[in-house]
Formats: sequence, structure tokens, C-alpha cells
Amino acid sequence: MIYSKMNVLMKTTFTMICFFVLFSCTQKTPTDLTLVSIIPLPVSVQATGSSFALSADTDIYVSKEHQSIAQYLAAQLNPATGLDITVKTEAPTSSSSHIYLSISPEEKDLGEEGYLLEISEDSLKLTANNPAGLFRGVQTIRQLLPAKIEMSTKQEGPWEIPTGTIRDKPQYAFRGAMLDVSRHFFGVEDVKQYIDMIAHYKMNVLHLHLSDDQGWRIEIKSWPNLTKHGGSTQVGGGKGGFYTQEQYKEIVQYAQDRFITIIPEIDMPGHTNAALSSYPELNCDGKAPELYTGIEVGFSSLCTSKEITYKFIEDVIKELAALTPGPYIHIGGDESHATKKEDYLPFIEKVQDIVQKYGKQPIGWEEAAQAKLKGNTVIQYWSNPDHAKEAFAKNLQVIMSPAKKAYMDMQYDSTTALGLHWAAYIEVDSAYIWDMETIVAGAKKENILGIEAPLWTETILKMDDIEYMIFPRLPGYAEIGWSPASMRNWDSYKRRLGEHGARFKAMNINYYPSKLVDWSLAKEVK
Ligand code: TNX
Repeated sequence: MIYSKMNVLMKTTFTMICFFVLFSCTQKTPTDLTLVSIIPLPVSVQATGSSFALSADTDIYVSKEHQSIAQYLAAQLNPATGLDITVKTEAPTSSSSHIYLSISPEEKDLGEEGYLLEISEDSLKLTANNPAGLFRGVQTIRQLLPAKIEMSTKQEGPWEIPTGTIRDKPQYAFRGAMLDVSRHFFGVEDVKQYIDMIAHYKMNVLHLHLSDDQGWRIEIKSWPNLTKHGGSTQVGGGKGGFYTQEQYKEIVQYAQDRFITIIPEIDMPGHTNAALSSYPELNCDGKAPELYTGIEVGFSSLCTSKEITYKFIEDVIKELAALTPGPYIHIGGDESHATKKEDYLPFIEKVQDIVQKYGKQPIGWEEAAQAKLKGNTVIQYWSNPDHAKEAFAKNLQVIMSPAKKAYMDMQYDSTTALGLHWAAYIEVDSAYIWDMETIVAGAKKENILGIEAPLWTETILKMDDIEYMIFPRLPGYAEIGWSPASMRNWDSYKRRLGEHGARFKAMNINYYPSKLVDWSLAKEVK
């Protein structure tokens, strides 16, 4: 009898010890704000050593005007916490555990996208000078919570955040990604997912490569055969597709709700086989070529000497400008090997004027830097440093997309099944370890508009492929654009990225598990 009582006692004690050890190991309350893995790295983080917890009482308080951002935050928090956090636009009745979002005219130094996050034991206050700053700050709040906050089904808490202050703003105004929807077409839902993935890392630009040899992807009402015929296939001969103007507006609105600018690109005079095949009059010989489903580049050109070519371009730009609330229209201009240089340069100048006539700022790939450009035309560097140098020398704004570092269609190494490697193999460290100011000689910081990481899709067929190529390199590009170069270092980044593996897993993102990074936390996510 005594023996069995002792046995029970011992068992209970043992269970309690186990429970305590387990609890303290896996459920430790996070109290040091400086140790949380935030990407991109914030400019300043100060810890105060305690913690804030979301609870059944938590609500989000915001002014009426900015409730949509608060709704977005609630939608991020509710599925996993199961807490039914609601958005309130009147003053709180109780003072406990609330989240407050507010715009402060005094916080001028936070600029367009900066934010201030003040976390105490009983409140979390997010302040910004502009709504975009609130939205960027919301991404930080997501990352301060455990990775399982990203799951779509209810998970066990606690939902704690260490206390302290984060004051943060981006180094560069332009932080973007590109998606080529021409080589392979991606529908509206895929593009929305892409937008959500870049928004999480505080990027603010999505450049859509809407036309190329293999497909024309945006409805132009005055030239309907562009999509009817020119949008009917893709690389490999699949059925292609296109966005109606209504669908395109839906993408633009979705991006705008996330403070992301869509930049539409119509590539010309080269990369135009789909258009040339749709309208014979755009060809110098008046004959329409067959549709193209291969992956060669540099063989097509609009007929630069025909009047009708410029009428065509004007019609397209006019419709596109009407669909574009953002300031830019991209005119391509790359790899025009089938256009003589003496025709190419005046062509670019004419198209530049058309874009400006419709109130937009033209962007051209680096080759366009050789033309006579107006001061507000932007050049996108991708390969030849001489072109970049020329753009800097002409005092133009330059977007940095060096193929050797920032092309997300480049393979990680020689074993990567998807992608190309004409520029380089780009492992995760190589994608991160470079600087926009030193990557080309003659670069001037004040002329660097920012960074863009393109994803060309010759070999990319589905969303899983997109995810594999952009993750985990994309968070690194976001950090290069956002965080001060002096604060960035691979060891810190590598540790934070490894922790984000658990977030990728919780979001069901198909990422490349680079051997350079410790992904052990991701393995714990079921
Ligand atoms: C070069 S980069 C291209 C694209 C290809 C890409 C493949 C640039 C401006 N042009 O047409 O898709 O390489 O990596």
C-alpha cells in the first residue's frame, strides 16, 4: 500500500518535472526584442525585457480612414490564434492588451513608409506618418509573433511579443520584384499570391512583363488580336492566356491595397513576335510570322520605319496608362538584336515621348541608356556595366537588377532542376552579399532608385516553381533595399533567414532548403 502510494507520488513528481522542463524549453516567453528574427532588418530595435500577449480581450483600434489596414492585420492574426480580434473605430472601454494603429503628422522623419512600434506589457502601438508606413509596420508585427501565426488553421498559443521599441524606415524608395507572365502565363490568383509574398518582406513594386515573343498578356481593346491570337500560346506550346482589362484592374487594386505599385511592361522594339504574328502590318515585309513557343531571344523587331507602328504603340500606351495609377510604364528596349542601332535609338526616343504624353515616366532596360533621354526616364541595369555607367553619367535614375546577383531565374547551383545559368549560379549567400553602390563602377547613390529582382519564366510553369526560385532569395533582396548597408551582414542574415524557414513552412511555401542555412526550426512545423 505504502509502496504503491510512493510510486504514485514519484510518478506525479516525475511528470511534473518533465512538464516543467518541456514547458520551459518549448514555451519560453520571449522577452528580448533584439533577438527576434525580422527581415528586412529594422533600423533600430530597443528591448525592455518583458512581453505583450494577444488575448481574448485584444482588439485593434484605428481611425475610420485607415480601418482597411487594421482589417488586413486582423485577417493575418485571427485564423491561427482563433481569437476573433476585431477592428474598432471608437475609443476603447478597457485598457488591456490592445493594438493601436495611428497616423501622426509629427512623425515626419519616418517618411513615406517608415513606422514606429512601441510594445509594452499592455499595449502595442503602431504609428506612422503615412498609411504605407502602417502597412509595413504590420508586416513587422506578423514577424514578431511565433511562426505558426502564418498557419491557416487554429493553433495553440501563447501569442507573445517581447516589449520594446522599433523605429524603422527604408533606405531606398523602390524595392521590387518582376514576374514574366509572357513566357508562361500566370493567372490573377497566382499574381495575387506573388503580391502577398513580396508584401510580407516590405517590397513596394511589382513589375509585370506583359509581352514578349511568346505571348501578349494584356487586353488592348483597339487591337483585339494581340490577345486573341498573340495570347493563345506560351513556351512549350501550352494554351497561354491573358488578363482582360477588368482582371488587370483587380490585380492593380489588390497591389494598391498592399501599397505596392504595379509597373506594366510592353517590351519593344524586340521581343515582339506575339504582336508581329497578330498584325501583319507591324512587320516591314507586311507578313505575319508564326507564333513562337521556343526560348531564343533577339530575333524579332517592330518595323521602326512605319507610321502604323507608332499609331499601334500610342494606342497601347494610351489604354495601358488609363489602367495604371502608378507613375511608370516600362517600354522594354532590351536585346533588340534584330533592330539596327540607327533605328533603335530614334525608336526609343519616340516611344519615350509617347509615354510622357500620357503622363507616365518611361522605364527602359539598360540598352535604352544610349538614346537621348529626358531627365525623368529611368534605366534598369541588368548586365552591361557600360550601359549603367552611361545612365549614371547622364544623371538618370537607375534601378539595380544585376543578373549575376538578382535574377531569380538563375539556378542556385548546377543541381537545380529549374531555371537557367547564363549569368551565374546564385546561391543564397551570393544573392545577399553585394551592394547596390559598389556593384558597378561609377554608380552614384543619389541616382540609385532602388532594387528589383526579376523572375523570367522560360522554365517556370507553376506556382510551386515560382516559390522555389524566389524563396529563399527574395527576403535578401528586400533587405538590400530596406536596411542600411552598414548594418547588413551574412551571419546575422543567415540566422534570421533560417528562422524564417518555419514561416515559409507555415505558409506552405515551396522553398529551396539551401545547405548554407540551418533550417532546423522549419522541421518542427507540422
Ligand atoms: C535576358 S534580362 C532577358 C530576358 C530573358 C532572361 C533570361 C533581359 C532584359 N532580357 O528576355 O528572359 O535573360 O534569364
